Amino acid sequence: MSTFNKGIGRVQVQLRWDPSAKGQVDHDLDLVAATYFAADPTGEPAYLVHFDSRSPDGTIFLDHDNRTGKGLGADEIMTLEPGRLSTEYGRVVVGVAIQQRAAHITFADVANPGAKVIEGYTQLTDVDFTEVADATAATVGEFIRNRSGDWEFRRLVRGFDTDPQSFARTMGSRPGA
Ligand SMILES: [Ca+2]
Repeated sequence: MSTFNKGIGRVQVQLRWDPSAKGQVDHDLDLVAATYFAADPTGEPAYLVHFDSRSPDGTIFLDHDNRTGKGLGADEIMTLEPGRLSTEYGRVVVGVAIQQRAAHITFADVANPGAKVIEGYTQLTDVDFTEVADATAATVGEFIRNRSGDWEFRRLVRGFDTDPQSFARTMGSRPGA
């Protein structure tokens, strides 16, 4: 599986998980994207895309918010077209946050979580979150505009132990910063 792809066009991030056991609290996972200015690619996000926040230029689109994991196939799908982003933007980080409403819920608590990044018929990466099992949120990958202006995708699995709001603010920060 390639972890580094150049010349990215239209990409889908497909998030899936299974519903929690009967009588247990529902698990609500959310896809999150953060777009960064080319001048400050690990700084403050220029804007966020999640169930409650749309991309101002329509280049990143979330199909719907699934709150339980019920349903066949992908439970939430985000579509990204980095090539249509204004040149002031240079990086997009995509991740998954687990809502922490009722309890501290990690990926280890969730049944069969997974996120695939797909371009056409090509799978760019498939993350099952076992390497960040103790995290409550994690990045999946990043899209970066290179010097020639093309967008590249890189798998980037980094766990966070925080709530979805602060994850969205810090998911693209430099490790250790
Ligand atoms: Ca959700």
